[in-house]
Amino acid sequence: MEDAGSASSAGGGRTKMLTQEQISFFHENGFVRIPKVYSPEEIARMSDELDQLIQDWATTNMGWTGPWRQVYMSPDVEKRSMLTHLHDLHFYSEAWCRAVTHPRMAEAMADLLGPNVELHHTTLHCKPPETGMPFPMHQDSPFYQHEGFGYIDAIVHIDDATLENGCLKFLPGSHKQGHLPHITRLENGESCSPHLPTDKYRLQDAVPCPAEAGDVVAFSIYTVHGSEINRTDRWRRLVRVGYRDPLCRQIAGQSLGRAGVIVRGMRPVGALAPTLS
Ligand SMILES: O=C(O)CCC(=O)C(=O)O
Repeated sequence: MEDAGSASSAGGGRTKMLTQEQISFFHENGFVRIPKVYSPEEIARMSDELDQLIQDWATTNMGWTGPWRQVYMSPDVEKRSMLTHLHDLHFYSEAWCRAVTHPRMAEAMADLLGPNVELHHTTLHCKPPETGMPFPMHQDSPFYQHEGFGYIDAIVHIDDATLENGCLKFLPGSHKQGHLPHITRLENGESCSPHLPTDKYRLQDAVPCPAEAGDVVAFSIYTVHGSEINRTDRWRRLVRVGYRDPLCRQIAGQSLGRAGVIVRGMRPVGALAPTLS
């Protein structure tokens, strides 16, 4: 795939960040890798501040719960498997505030969402070495359900992500179905992290999307995805940034009712009125 930086002219006088090929790939498959959104210097700064945030603010625990853990991990590994996570990094760090409002990121999102783009949330997922938690196949809509298709998650890669350290894997075209029911309860009625049945949606059937530090992988809130355990001796750090068309109304979940920063264009009259009133 071409570097996003080489994308060129656009209709309507705006220079697009993405090529038409990248935009079409996204609409067809539900995900796209956007190379080199951040420069090595920007990533170095984001990496340093991320390490500080991990020390000062992040939580490390077993991560997601559910019967899928026994499917993807041996009993011994399952006990030791961990995830380091933190929400809304841009509230804690200048480098991350700049990163989530970065013009190249905002332009790329506008190419996929339309002229107005609102930041919804950021979430760190850091897989520790050797047993960093795998993610079962799921959509992101159960975590912050919205109406319609105007919501994209953009994964900012701080480290190179490979099959070995647990890069994202996607089911191409799965976004077209919209929101799917997820398993959210165990047989005994206790709640667990939303995920799709592991016999129907298998991690091994999904297409890996390796990426380099500085790349962004964008995908629809409805694209079915997951990732495998980190088998390497190094951390795999990435940050998910959620963006939406301000007219895409949230129904439930993370940050419901919170207005986000407009990173491109303007908030149309009537969008999220209850939040701002
Ligand atoms: O961090 C990962 O490997 C998976 C991330 C993911 O599934 C998500 O952000 O929805």
